[in-house]
Amino acid sequence: MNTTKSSAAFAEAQQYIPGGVNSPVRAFKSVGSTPLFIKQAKGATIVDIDGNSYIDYVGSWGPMIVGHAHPDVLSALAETMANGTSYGAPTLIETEMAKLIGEIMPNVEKVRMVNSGTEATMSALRLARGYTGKNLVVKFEGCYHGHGDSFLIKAGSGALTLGTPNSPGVTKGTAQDTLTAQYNDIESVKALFEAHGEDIAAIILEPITGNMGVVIPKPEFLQGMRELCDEHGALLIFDEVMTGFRVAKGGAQSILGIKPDLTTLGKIIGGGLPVGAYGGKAEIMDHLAPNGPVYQAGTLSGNPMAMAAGLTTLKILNETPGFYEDLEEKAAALEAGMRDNLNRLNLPGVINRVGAMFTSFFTENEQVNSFADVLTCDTDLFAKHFNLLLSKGVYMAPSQFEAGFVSAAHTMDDIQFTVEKSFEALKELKG
Ligand code: KE4
Repeated sequence: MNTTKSSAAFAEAQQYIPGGVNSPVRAFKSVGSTPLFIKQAKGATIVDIDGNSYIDYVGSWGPMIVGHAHPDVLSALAETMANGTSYGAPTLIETEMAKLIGEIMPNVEKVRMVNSGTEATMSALRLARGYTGKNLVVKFEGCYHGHGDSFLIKAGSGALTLGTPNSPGVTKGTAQDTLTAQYNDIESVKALFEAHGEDIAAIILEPITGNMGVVIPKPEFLQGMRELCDEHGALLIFDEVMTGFRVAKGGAQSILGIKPDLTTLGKIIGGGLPVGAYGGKAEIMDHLAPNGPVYQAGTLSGNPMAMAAGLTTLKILNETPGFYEDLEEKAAALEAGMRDNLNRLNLPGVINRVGAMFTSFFTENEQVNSFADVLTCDTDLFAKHFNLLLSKGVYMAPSQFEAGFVSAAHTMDDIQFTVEKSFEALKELKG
């Protein structure tokens, strides 16, 4: 692949933007190569500024579940913008969006729109603290909930990749209110409740993680979290920014059978425009201004453009017959092909997948069920595979500690091509 224009663009961007990117993971630091500058995307394909096409499994880190530049999304945006882009006043489409989210996720009785997943989790935590009158929050090593100060305490995702688990700029005062436990380890959480139980406002977790790669909760783990919260008067917050409408129509909570008190959302509900949301029991949500004392606000929250893109996306996934069955078939074929590659080449590796969200772990481990398991991965080998695959026209997430995404626009031919190119790459790596 000739990527000279991207290299030049990256050099220039670094003169004006920190690291040349507006979000760290895009800089390809953990795969040791130069990021591609994207010119356009359609369906499951993205095209860089050198004119190279790639099958895209990043999908803007999750939002593009119906595929890039979906005609219905584009026409909804065109129609909306003809009437203006933002009013800073209530609109009918915001109520329609809130109703549809509640229809698909019944635990979300009321919902507040914000502009990013970070804003959603920050606000949900403030609401939990305001509602319970307690101060502490429990999060899990390897889970990422956006860049809010309270969460950059041994965060996963970018911070994990960049090796700065406690980001400078987060004060000791803030850090002391965040307790960190181990995912899938109930005892580690019980210990925190034993030590601080009466002052813990909430547990927040990714019900199926994506930000240390895909790690699947043991059945008893989430049940244990629910029981600990009920026992100690804390709220259970499911951060479904990534898993919402992704792992199943109703998100992780619809397949794991555990009811959170609050749910945070993002990505897919924006359809590629900036949207986050948090919601849950009306009795809790009504503590938010202007009804209640917990303050949260936003100039562009629920703006018509973002609602149009998000609502159209939700309607497509909600109303298209067999939407998730089709996703499952393609994602399962991808997983099977990747497993077959490893077996044929007699190579170690673990593939974790739930619905259309997956991670291939380059590890000798038999399983990856915890943050400690994730840390056994050979990130150099991951990087080599990533770059080889990219040169063959397949764009995977540029970090071992991320998830890949299959969209409705991927075809079985795309999946087959991906499996074949990954086999070639692994064969070259094996020597
Ligand atoms: P945003 O503020 O990036 O919209 O959402 C933060 C967030 C919250 N919760 C979960 C479970 C998330 O996965 C995210 C964001 N995910 C990353 C990908 N791991 C976004 C990509 C990026 O940081 O550029």
